[in-house]
Amino acid sequence: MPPKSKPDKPTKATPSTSSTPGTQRTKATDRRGNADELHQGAARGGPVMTTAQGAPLADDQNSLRIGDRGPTALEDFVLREKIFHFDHERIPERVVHARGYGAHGYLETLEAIPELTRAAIFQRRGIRTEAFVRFSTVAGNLGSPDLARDVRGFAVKLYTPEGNWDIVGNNIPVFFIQDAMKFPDLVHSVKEEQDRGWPQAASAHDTFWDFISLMPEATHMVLWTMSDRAIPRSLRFMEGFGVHTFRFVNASGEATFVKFHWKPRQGMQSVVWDEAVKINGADPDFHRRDLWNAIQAGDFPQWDLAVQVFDDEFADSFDFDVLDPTKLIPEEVLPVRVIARLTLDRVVENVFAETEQAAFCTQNIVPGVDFSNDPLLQGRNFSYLDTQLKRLGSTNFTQLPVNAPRCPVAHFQRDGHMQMSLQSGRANYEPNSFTGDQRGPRPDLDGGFRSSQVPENGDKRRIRAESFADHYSQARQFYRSQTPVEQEHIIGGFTFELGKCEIPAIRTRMLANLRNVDESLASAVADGLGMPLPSASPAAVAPRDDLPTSPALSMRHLAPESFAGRKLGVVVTDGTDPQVLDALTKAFTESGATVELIGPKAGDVKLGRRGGKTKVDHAIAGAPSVLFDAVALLPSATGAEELAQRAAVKDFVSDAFAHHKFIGVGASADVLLTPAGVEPDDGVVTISDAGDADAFLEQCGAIRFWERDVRP
Ligand code: HDE
Repeated sequence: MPPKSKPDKPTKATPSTSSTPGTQRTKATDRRGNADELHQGAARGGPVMTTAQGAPLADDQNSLRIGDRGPTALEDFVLREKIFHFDHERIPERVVHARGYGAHGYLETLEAIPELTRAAIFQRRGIRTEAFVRFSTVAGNLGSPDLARDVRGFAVKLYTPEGNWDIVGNNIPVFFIQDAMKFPDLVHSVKEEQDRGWPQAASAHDTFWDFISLMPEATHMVLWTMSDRAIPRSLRFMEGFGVHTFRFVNASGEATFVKFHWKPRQGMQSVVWDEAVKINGADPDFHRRDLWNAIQAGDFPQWDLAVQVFDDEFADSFDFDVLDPTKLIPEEVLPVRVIARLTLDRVVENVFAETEQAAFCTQNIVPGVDFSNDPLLQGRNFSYLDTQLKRLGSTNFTQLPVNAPRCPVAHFQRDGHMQMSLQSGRANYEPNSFTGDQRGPRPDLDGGFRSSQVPENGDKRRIRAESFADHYSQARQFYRSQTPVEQEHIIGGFTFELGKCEIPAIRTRMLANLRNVDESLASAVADGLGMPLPSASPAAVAPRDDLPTSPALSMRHLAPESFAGRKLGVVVTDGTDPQVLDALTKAFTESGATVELIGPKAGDVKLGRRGGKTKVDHAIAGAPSVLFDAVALLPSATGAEELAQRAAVKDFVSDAFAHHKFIGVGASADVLLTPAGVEPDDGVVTISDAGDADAFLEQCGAIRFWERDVRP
């Protein structure tokens, strides 16, 4: 027998009896167990929920049913519209750089450079230009972890008074390939393999190294990606580069070459590989959380925009080609000149609307900036519009708030999907003979954008210039410019990645290429792989052995000057000495660092010496030391005994030690060291009383104690 349906009874909205302030709930007596208890009515004067067409809703819990247990009515436009929109929420993720995070800010001009460029924003010191920046990894999909070993995208959109200027760069100054023709192959090789669907966000697999080992031009770049540059501690702690050579053009039409650099004022800092792997598990959103937290706390990250400017004669003085994106000009040869400062001071309000819909395009330049003939840049200029159409679905993506220029826009481009602009007037073409409002815009014959006049000639051919043929000299220069610790990490990177390749011939081929870079590097990697060294691969141009080392290529040249902007994790228990904790917290926070407390459990600890209750930020099981830049262990004697029994605590301490972190050791914390394999050294610092806090802070300023001899 069908169940008897109960007659519909309208729910009466009554003043709130719930604990949610300002909301109305149905009276307890009205509830019948049929989801009425879920209803939250609009607060008096508060926003009323509507359909997308604006019709106010009375029920957002239940679809329209025929009887209590009957079918859903076709006329339920409320349900249909809600599900329809949900079904279409996703747009294609970026084919590369899918995983990213953005923030708003501004660029402040520090030096007027009218002699170099007529760009409006560089005509006067002090001009502020609104900016949006999106950082990204390259290979991983939208949901991949932040700490993948990968290049980081560093894309900057400057909303200038003469249109949007996008510098769509990376945190590494060179690239894998020389010609746009190879980009799809490069990307296919690094993405998850097509027959199995893994690995995600990792270059440590056969297809990537197969491709790279067959493309000697990629060698310089992989030296960088195997270095610590590819595992930054924070997006705030990395350099950015425009990579290609561009042009500046002044008001007289005179052009110079220019390369763009972003120098982090926070100093550069990376993690070690084992730390990256563990951060990915402990907090896959580590980078985005860090950026968000810093900006929300008012610790606004800043980068200096610096340029290397040079002319044709200078370009011709090199035996490499300045149009070759696998090459750089060492800063010692051509120093960078700081012209502006970028500050990120506002997080996005809505990640999808802003970060996801941000459409960067290399071809977005402004009067005073122009392209060079770098074949990779030329290829990119074709690509970015296409990708925006695919992702955002309409040629009108330029009208989305994050993409819309902040200056007036006027043209005769018309219609298209999702046209938001009411393009008024009669004429939608030119020339036309209308006048006034009906006439529409016309080009500014004197002030508008003009391409820099460059003579070009030559045969039409598919060709790679001979000047692009030296694939190893700068790779060698990069490797030899690293500190021993950095070199060790590069060796570790290659050994790990090639060790993940299952096809021995790929490893052999890569080792043969590495011999052209540096014999000691090749032998150390071969040794790590347990393989004999093959003969060196033939090089198109013999690598130079006389290039001077360039200290600017080492991350040490922009090492942080203090612990400011970094995070100290302090382990506390019931009975922790409040004076020592206070002194430590005060010293670190006053210096611009963050301090987070880690307890045996979530909740509170009761400090000793009548210190009262203190809330901890984390339970130790969920806060491994990889999340902190330095740690301090301040348990009470009883607390330490309890902690010493726990595996999470042992890992916490041994990882901090293995990752070369400074470890502050309170009066009762010694018992935590031996089980964790810690052999006290100068990076393990005693904090016996409050007076030791400043000295510990001072030592933490070095960020890592690299002298510690620990092997992965
Ligand atoms: Fe990109 N690249 N790229 N790229 N790229 C994209 O555009 C492409 C290259 C870079 O945060 C795509 O909107 C080609 C070099 C960044 O939204 C796509 C070639 C450099 C971002 C595209 C390159 C970059 C992208 C994918 C070789 C460093 C993220 C989604 C000719 C200088 C921007 C999108 C953001 C994104 C194509 C090479 C940097 C498909 C064809 C070299 C930072 O258009």
